[in-house]
Amino acid sequence: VPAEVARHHEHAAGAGQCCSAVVQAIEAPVDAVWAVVRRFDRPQAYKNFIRSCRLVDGDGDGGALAVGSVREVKVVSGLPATSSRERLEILDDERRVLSFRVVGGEHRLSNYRSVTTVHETAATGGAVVVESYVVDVPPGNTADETRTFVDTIVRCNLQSLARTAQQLALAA
Ligand code: A8S
Repeated sequence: VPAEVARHHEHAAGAGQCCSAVVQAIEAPVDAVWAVVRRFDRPQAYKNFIRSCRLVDGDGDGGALAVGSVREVKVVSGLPATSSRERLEILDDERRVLSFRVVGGEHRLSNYRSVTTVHETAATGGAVVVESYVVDVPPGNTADETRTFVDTIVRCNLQSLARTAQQLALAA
């Protein structure tokens, strides 16, 4: 992994915050995986906990996939959340880096920020996805509880991403 990409995963967790990372191998070409990940406007294509997504006004003028774009996602029922407002922070098609930050919504993950990078595995022609995050530990919870909760969501998302990218690659 190039140093300038690895650097994106170094989160400075302050007091009352926690951070972690999840790694997922995917048996699909790196381009198929990135094609799904880069769609900041369509997270529901693979994130099963998201019911709907709509873009709200961002400060970018380059359309939906420009840094500064803001999306509002509605969450499926059964979670301690109903919605989240998220701002696109990094979209680098060359290095395959996407990052967003939570800027509002009704949930317990204040100041959530994640970075997702997609890498080619030279040996098998597949891909590896690394997703790291930093978040405030909610009042009444421990850092361990928070990491367990968020790691579970991220792991589900990346397993679903694997299935989605594999189907995309087969259909191509
Ligand atoms: C992502 C990652 C996460 C999303 C979390 C962790 C969330 O959308 C869900 C439940 C919550 O309690 C918080 O990449 C929030 O989407 C599924 C609404 C932010």
